[in-house]
Amino acid sequence: MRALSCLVFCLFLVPFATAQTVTVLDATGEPVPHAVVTMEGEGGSPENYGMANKVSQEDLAFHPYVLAVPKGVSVEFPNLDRVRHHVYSFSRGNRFELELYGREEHRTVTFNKPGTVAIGCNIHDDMLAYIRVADAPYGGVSNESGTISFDAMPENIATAHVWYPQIGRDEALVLPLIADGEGYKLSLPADAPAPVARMSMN
Ligand SMILES: [Cu+2]
Repeated sequence: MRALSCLVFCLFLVPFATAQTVTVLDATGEPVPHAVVTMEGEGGSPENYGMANKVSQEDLAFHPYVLAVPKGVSVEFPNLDRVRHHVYSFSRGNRFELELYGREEHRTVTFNKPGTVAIGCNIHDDMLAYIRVADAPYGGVSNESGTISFDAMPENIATAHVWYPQIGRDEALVLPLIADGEGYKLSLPADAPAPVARMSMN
């Protein structure tokens, strides 16, 4: 009986269970980590892109290096270090400054303007991270394998927007989603800026 109900349940789920992976590859087929993929369509989540809306400071670095959020949401900046940080951004439309704050002190910033927010620390020059604020219902950031898992994909989607730090602040690539095995891939064109795994501000 349990097997039967599972069968029925699973069959019922199939048309709706459209969880998919999208993998970003560079022009030579190597995975691109820290790439933001956003997609248009119905559905999606207005609260987050499947990751915590949080950029922590730990071991004198921001984590994650690249975060994507839907516009209008608040991002937490917990300091997990013993030293104080002074987190700021001069990025147009999303400027902010969190003056020196110490361990376990939390601060929150709301990002209303779509675009890229480059974040630094006034005390530690090599601390650098990016928040990509997007006006799209679907989004995510690729892992070390270049892959993002989406709980659901928009219907009849053919293209996605791709951004990574070397693209430049206000740009994004529009690339075709190519079916690849169980999921999709997005391949950077040969003339796209070369992605760099993680870049220091210096
Ligand atoms: Cu700092």
